Amino acid sequence: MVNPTKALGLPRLEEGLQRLEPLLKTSVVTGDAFLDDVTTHLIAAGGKRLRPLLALATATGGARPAADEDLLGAVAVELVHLASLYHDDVIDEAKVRRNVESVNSRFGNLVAIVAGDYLLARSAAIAAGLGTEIAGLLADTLGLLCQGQVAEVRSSFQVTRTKDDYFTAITGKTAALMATSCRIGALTGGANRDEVEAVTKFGQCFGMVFQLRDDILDVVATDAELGKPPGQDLAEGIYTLPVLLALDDPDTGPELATMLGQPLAQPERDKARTIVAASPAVAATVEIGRRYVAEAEVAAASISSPDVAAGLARLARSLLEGLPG
Ligand code: GRG
Repeated sequence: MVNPTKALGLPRLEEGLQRLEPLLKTSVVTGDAFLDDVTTHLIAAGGKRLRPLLALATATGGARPAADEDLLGAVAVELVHLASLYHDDVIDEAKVRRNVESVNSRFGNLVAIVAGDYLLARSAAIAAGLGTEIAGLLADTLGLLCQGQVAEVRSSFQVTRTKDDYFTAITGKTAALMATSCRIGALTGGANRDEVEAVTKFGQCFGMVFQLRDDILDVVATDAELGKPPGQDLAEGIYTLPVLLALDDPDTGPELATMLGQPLAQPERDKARTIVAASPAVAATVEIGRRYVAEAEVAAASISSPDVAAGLARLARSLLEGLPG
């Protein structure tokens, strides 16, 4: 994926992002030096700031400076994302996140969970200041994230996991917050209702492609490309679309089915990953991603600003660039 700000190609977005950074940090500062180390740990580590970018792009079109409300909306969505990363890394016992030691590894599970809750509390307070519609929207989105995550965990190690179950899980755990990031931007930017619906639809489709890409990369990418070891999903028994399609394939399915369904030692995990990576399942997943890109393009096309429409469509297309198939 190319640099998302470049892909969007909208003037003043870079400037908006630069103004976002100090606001993001101060929004989680508590005055307690230890807690501040924990709450700012992943903010300082970087990240793509994709959700704030979506919010700023849909709020301002990159054509005017971001107003305080636009920036606060962008902070609120990134804080929910950050909280989900804190909690997710506890669930996954992750060691690395954003190329630095993960919060759970550095500070322990209890601190990571409670600090994640603290980030959510800050997001909720900021959203409340933006009005009941945005506060309610973010709360509902948080509920969807939890539902998506539970759907995923419930089907772990199940070789019979259905594709429907996979799509339900990624709709909740990833696409919901992308959709909400776009929607909050449109709301703080004062867009009309049609525009609000169009950008929400775009964000939802974008989020689906984003997670499909993530799941393909977990199968085909290298350590260096990912900034963390690949094959994490297989290790945790999370059978994503490429794996489910490879299980359906008469050439690869039978062998894979005998391996999966249980925790795997590293050599078996690498073998399973190689089988999926070499199968037609990867190109088939990319093809499904293309359908969501096409839907995202249709949604973007009904946005009134041609620059925003073109920028968002470019960003969606960039997700599948360089992938096999
Ligand atoms: C407490 C908010 C909260 C949720 C509880 C743990 C959980 C339920 C949900 C997990 C949601 C999750 C981590 C989904 C994965 C989303 C995803 C693709 C993350 C990676 O996003 P990037 O690539 O990350 O945008 P950066 O680091 O660039 O911001």
